[in-house]
Amino acid sequence: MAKPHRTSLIILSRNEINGLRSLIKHIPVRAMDECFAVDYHSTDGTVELLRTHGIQVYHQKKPGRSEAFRIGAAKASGDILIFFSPDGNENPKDIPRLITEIKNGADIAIASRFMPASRNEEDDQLFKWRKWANLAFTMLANLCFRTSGPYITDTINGYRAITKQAFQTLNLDAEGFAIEFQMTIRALKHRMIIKEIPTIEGNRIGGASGSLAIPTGFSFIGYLLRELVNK
Ligand SMILES: Nc1nc2c(ncn2[C@@H]2O[C@H](COP(=O)(O)OP(=O)(O)O)[C@@H](O)[C@H]2O)c(=O)[nH]1
Ligand SMILES: [Mg+2]
Repeated sequence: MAKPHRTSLIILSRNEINGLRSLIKHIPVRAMDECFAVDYHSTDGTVELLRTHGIQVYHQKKPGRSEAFRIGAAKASGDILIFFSPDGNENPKDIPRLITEIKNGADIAIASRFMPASRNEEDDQLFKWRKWANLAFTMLANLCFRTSGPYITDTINGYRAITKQAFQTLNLDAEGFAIEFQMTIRALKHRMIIKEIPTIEGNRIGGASGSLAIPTGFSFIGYLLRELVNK
Protein backbone atom coordinates (compact mmCIF):
# COMPACT_ATOMS: atom_id res chain seq x y z
CA MET A 1 0.00 0.00 0.00
CA ALA A 2 1.24 3.53 -0.78
CA LYS A 3 2.75 5.45 2.13
CA PRO A 4 0.60 8.32 3.45
CA HIS A 5 1.97 11.64 2.24
CA ARG A 6 -0.79 14.22 1.71
CA THR A 7 -1.20 16.42 4.79
CA SER A 8 -4.42 17.94 6.12
CA LEU A 9 -3.97 20.32 9.02
CA ILE A 10 -7.22 20.68 10.94
CA ILE A 11 -7.60 23.63 13.32
CA LEU A 12 -10.16 23.15 16.09
CA SER A 13 -11.65 26.33 17.51
CA ARG A 14 -14.30 27.57 19.86
CA ASN A 15 -13.79 31.26 20.69
CA GLU A 16 -10.02 31.19 20.43
CA ILE A 17 -9.33 34.70 19.08
CA ASN A 18 -6.51 35.55 21.50
CA GLY A 19 -4.61 32.33 20.94
CA LEU A 20 -5.12 32.54 17.19
CA ARG A 21 -3.94 36.15 16.97
CA SER A 22 -0.58 35.28 18.47
CA LEU A 23 -0.18 31.85 16.87
CA ILE A 24 -1.49 32.27 13.35
CA LYS A 25 1.80 33.46 11.86
CA HIS A 26 3.57 30.41 13.29
CA ILE A 27 1.13 27.82 11.92
CA PRO A 28 2.76 26.31 8.80
CA VAL A 29 -0.38 26.68 6.70
CA ARG A 30 1.43 26.93 3.34
CA ALA A 31 3.64 23.93 4.04
CA MET A 32 0.55 21.72 4.25
CA ASP A 33 -1.30 20.26 1.31
CA GLU A 34 -4.49 21.44 2.95
CA CYS A 35 -5.46 23.45 6.01
CA PHE A 36 -8.94 24.19 7.25
CA ALA A 37 -10.74 24.80 10.52
CA VAL A 38 -13.69 23.24 12.29
CA ASP A 39 -15.38 25.78 14.52
CA TYR A 40 -18.18 25.63 17.05
CA HIS A 41 -20.22 28.84 17.30
CA SER A 42 -17.30 31.25 17.82
CA THR A 43 -18.55 34.79 18.33
CA ASP A 44 -15.25 36.51 19.11
CA GLY A 45 -13.87 37.00 15.61
CA THR A 46 -12.13 33.61 15.40
CA VAL A 47 -13.92 32.69 12.16
CA GLU A 48 -13.21 36.06 10.52
CA LEU A 49 -9.53 35.89 11.44
CA LEU A 50 -9.19 32.39 10.02
CA ARG A 51 -10.84 33.50 6.78
CA THR A 52 -8.58 36.55 6.52
CA HIS A 53 -5.68 34.10 6.41
CA GLY A 54 -7.32 32.10 3.65
CA ILE A 55 -8.33 29.25 5.94
CA GLN A 56 -11.67 27.68 5.11
CA VAL A 57 -13.97 27.19 8.11
CA TYR A 58 -16.49 24.39 8.57
CA HIS A 59 -19.17 25.00 11.18
CA GLN A 60 -20.25 22.38 13.66
CA LYS A 61 -23.88 22.01 14.57
CA LYS A 62 -23.33 19.76 17.58
CA PRO A 63 -20.78 20.97 20.19
CA GLY A 64 -17.73 19.04 21.34
CA ARG A 65 -14.16 18.37 20.31
CA SER A 66 -15.09 14.80 19.50
CA GLU A 67 -17.59 15.99 16.92
CA ALA A 68 -15.00 18.42 15.55
CA PHE A 69 -12.48 15.59 15.08
CA ARG A 70 -15.05 13.55 13.14
CA ILE A 71 -16.03 16.48 10.91
CA GLY A 72 -12.37 17.28 10.31
CA ALA A 73 -11.57 13.70 9.32
CA ALA A 74 -14.59 13.51 7.03
CA LYS A 75 -13.75 16.78 5.24
CA ALA A 76 -10.01 16.12 4.90
CA SER A 77 -8.68 15.19 1.48
CA GLY A 78 -5.27 14.21 2.84
CA ASP A 79 -4.18 10.86 4.18
CA ILE A 80 -2.29 12.38 7.14
CA LEU A 81 -4.55 14.28 9.54
CA ILE A 82 -2.99 16.69 12.03
CA PHE A 83 -5.24 18.18 14.70
CA PHE A 84 -4.18 21.56 16.07
CA SER A 85 -5.90 23.60 18.78
CA PRO A 86 -4.87 27.27 18.88
CA ASP A 87 -5.33 27.88 22.61
CA GLY A 88 -1.62 28.32 23.37
CA ASN A 89 -1.03 24.83 24.74
CA GLU A 90 0.24 23.45 21.43
CA ASN A 91 3.52 24.55 19.84
CA PRO A 92 3.11 24.81 16.04
CA LYS A 93 6.76 23.79 15.65
CA ASP A 94 5.73 20.23 16.53
CA ILE A 95 3.57 19.91 13.41
CA PRO A 96 6.39 18.80 11.04
CA ARG A 97 7.72 16.43 13.71
CA LEU A 98 4.34 14.72 14.04
CA ILE A 99 4.11 14.41 10.26
CA THR A 100 7.58 12.86 10.09
CA GLU A 101 6.56 10.15 12.57
CA ILE A 102 3.58 9.24 10.37
CA LYS A 103 5.68 9.27 7.20
CA ASN A 104 8.12 6.96 8.98
CA GLY A 105 5.39 4.42 9.56
CA ALA A 106 3.38 5.38 12.64
CA ASP A 107 -0.40 5.12 12.52
CA ILE A 108 -0.67 7.76 15.24
CA ALA A 109 1.86 10.33 16.48
CA ILE A 110 1.13 12.02 19.81
CA ALA A 111 2.74 15.15 21.21
CA SER A 112 3.37 13.99 24.78
CA ARG A 113 3.32 16.33 27.76
CA PHE A 114 4.82 13.66 30.00
CA MET A 115 8.10 12.45 28.46
CA PRO A 116 11.37 13.35 30.19
CA ALA A 117 11.99 16.25 27.76
CA SER A 118 8.39 17.50 27.89
CA ARG A 119 6.66 20.27 29.78
CA ASN A 120 3.11 20.21 31.02
CA GLU A 121 1.08 23.37 31.66
CA GLU A 122 0.86 22.54 35.37
CA ASP A 123 4.53 21.74 35.91
CA ASP A 124 5.16 25.06 37.70
CA GLN A 125 2.32 24.47 40.16
CA LEU A 126 2.48 22.62 43.44
CA PHE A 127 -0.80 20.80 42.93
CA LYS A 128 -0.91 19.38 39.43
CA TRP A 129 -4.45 18.02 39.55
CA ARG A 130 -5.05 17.72 35.83
CA LYS A 131 -1.60 16.29 35.22
CA TRP A 132 -2.05 13.66 37.92
CA ALA A 133 -5.48 12.70 36.60
CA ASN A 134 -4.04 12.45 33.08
CA LEU A 135 -1.20 10.24 34.31
CA ALA A 136 -3.62 7.99 36.19
CA PHE A 137 -5.90 7.53 33.17
CA THR A 138 -2.86 6.94 31.00
CA MET A 139 -1.56 4.26 33.38
CA LEU A 140 -4.94 2.51 33.36
CA ALA A 141 -5.14 2.59 29.57
CA ASN A 142 -1.66 1.06 29.28
CA LEU A 143 -2.44 -1.58 31.92
CA CYS A 144 -5.73 -2.60 30.39
CA PHE A 145 -5.06 -2.40 26.66
CA ARG A 146 -1.36 -2.45 25.82
CA THR A 147 -0.21 -5.84 24.60
CA SER A 148 2.82 -4.78 22.57
CA GLY A 149 4.86 -1.69 21.80
CA PRO A 150 6.24 0.88 24.24
CA TYR A 151 4.40 2.41 27.21
CA ILE A 152 2.34 5.39 26.00
CA THR A 153 3.15 8.37 28.23
CA ASP A 154 0.26 10.63 27.17
CA THR A 155 -2.87 8.84 25.99
CA ILE A 156 -5.02 11.98 26.21
CA ASN A 157 -3.36 14.93 24.55
CA GLY A 158 -5.35 16.05 21.54
CA TYR A 159 -2.28 17.37 19.77
CA ARG A 160 -1.64 14.49 17.42
CA ALA A 161 -1.52 13.22 13.87
CA ILE A 162 -3.15 10.07 12.55
CA THR A 163 -3.48 8.46 9.17
CA LYS A 164 -6.91 8.82 7.68
CA GLN A 165 -7.04 5.08 7.29
CA ALA A 166 -6.40 4.51 11.02
CA PHE A 167 -9.00 7.13 11.91
CA GLN A 168 -11.60 5.33 9.81
CA THR A 169 -10.65 1.91 11.20
CA LEU A 170 -11.11 3.08 14.80
CA ASN A 171 -14.72 4.17 14.20
CA LEU A 172 -14.67 6.68 17.07
CA ASP A 173 -18.01 7.53 18.59
CA ALA A 174 -17.00 9.31 21.83
CA GLU A 175 -18.56 12.65 22.75
CA GLY A 176 -17.23 15.77 24.46
CA PHE A 177 -13.51 15.74 25.26
CA ALA A 178 -13.09 11.95 25.20
CA ILE A 179 -12.26 11.22 21.57
CA GLU A 180 -8.48 11.34 21.99
CA PHE A 181 -8.58 8.91 24.92
CA GLN A 182 -10.88 6.58 23.00
CA MET A 183 -8.63 6.87 19.94
CA THR A 184 -5.55 5.82 21.90
CA ILE A 185 -7.32 2.95 23.64
CA ARG A 186 -8.73 1.58 20.40
CA ALA A 187 -5.38 2.00 18.65
CA LEU A 188 -3.76 -0.04 21.45
CA LYS A 189 -6.43 -2.71 21.02
CA HIS A 190 -5.73 -2.82 17.28
CA ARG A 191 -1.98 -2.93 17.97
CA MET A 192 -1.45 0.10 15.80
CA ILE A 193 1.94 1.79 15.76
CA ILE A 194 1.81 4.73 18.19
CA LYS A 195 4.79 7.07 18.37
CA GLU A 196 5.24 9.95 20.79
CA ILE A 197 7.33 13.09 20.59
CA PRO A 198 8.05 15.26 23.64
CA THR A 199 6.23 18.60 23.54
CA ILE A 200 6.66 21.77 25.55
CA GLU A 201 3.11 22.67 26.46
CA GLY A 202 2.52 26.41 26.57
CA ASN A 203 0.09 28.19 28.84
CA ARG A 204 -3.37 29.02 27.61
CA ILE A 205 -3.50 32.38 25.79
CA GLY A 206 -6.69 34.20 26.76
CA GLY A 207 -10.14 32.70 27.23
CA ALA A 208 -10.80 29.76 29.48
CA SER A 209 -10.72 25.99 29.19
CA GLY A 210 -14.09 24.50 28.31
CA SER A 211 -13.24 21.08 29.67
CA LEU A 212 -14.55 20.71 33.20
CA ALA A 213 -12.24 18.38 35.09
CA ILE A 214 -14.76 16.32 37.05
CA PRO A 215 -17.38 15.59 34.33
CA THR A 216 -14.57 14.94 31.83
CA GLY A 217 -12.90 12.56 34.31
CA PHE A 218 -16.13 10.62 34.84
CA SER A 219 -16.70 10.36 31.11
CA PHE A 220 -13.17 8.93 30.73
CA ILE A 221 -13.98 6.25 33.30
CA GLY A 222 -17.15 5.43 31.38
CA TYR A 223 -15.31 5.08 28.06
CA LEU A 224 -12.55 3.02 29.65
CA LEU A 225 -15.07 0.58 31.15
CA ARG A 226 -16.93 0.38 27.87
CA GLU A 227 -13.76 -0.55 26.00
CA LEU A 228 -13.00 -3.18 28.65
CA VAL A 229 -16.45 -4.74 28.29
CA ASN A 230 -16.25 -4.72 24.47
CA LYS A 231 -12.84 -6.36 24.38
N1 LIG B 1 -14.18 22.82 16.93
C1 LIG B 1 -14.29 22.79 18.26
N2 LIG B 1 -13.24 23.09 19.02
C2 LIG B 1 -13.39 23.04 20.37
C3 LIG B 1 -14.60 22.67 20.99
N3 LIG B 1 -14.42 22.69 22.34
C4 LIG B 1 -13.14 23.08 22.54
N4 LIG B 1 -12.52 23.30 21.35
C5 LIG B 1 -11.13 23.71 21.12
O1 LIG B 1 -10.29 22.71 21.64
C6 LIG B 1 -9.15 23.27 22.27
C7 LIG B 1 -9.04 22.78 23.71
O2 LIG B 1 -10.19 23.16 24.41
P1 LIG B 1 -10.16 23.64 25.90
O3 LIG B 1 -11.55 23.99 26.27
O4 LIG B 1 -9.11 24.69 26.06
O5 LIG B 1 -9.73 22.34 26.69
P2 LIG B 1 -8.36 21.99 27.37
O6 LIG B 1 -7.24 22.39 26.45
O7 LIG B 1 -8.45 20.52 27.58
O8 LIG B 1 -8.34 22.75 28.65
C8 LIG B 1 -9.30 24.78 22.12
O9 LIG B 1 -8.54 25.22 21.02
C9 LIG B 1 -10.78 24.98 21.88
O10 LIG B 1 -11.02 26.13 21.12
C10 LIG B 1 -15.72 22.36 20.14
O11 LIG B 1 -16.82 22.04 20.57
N5 LIG B 1 -15.49 22.43 18.80
MG1 LIG C 1 -5.85 23.24 25.65
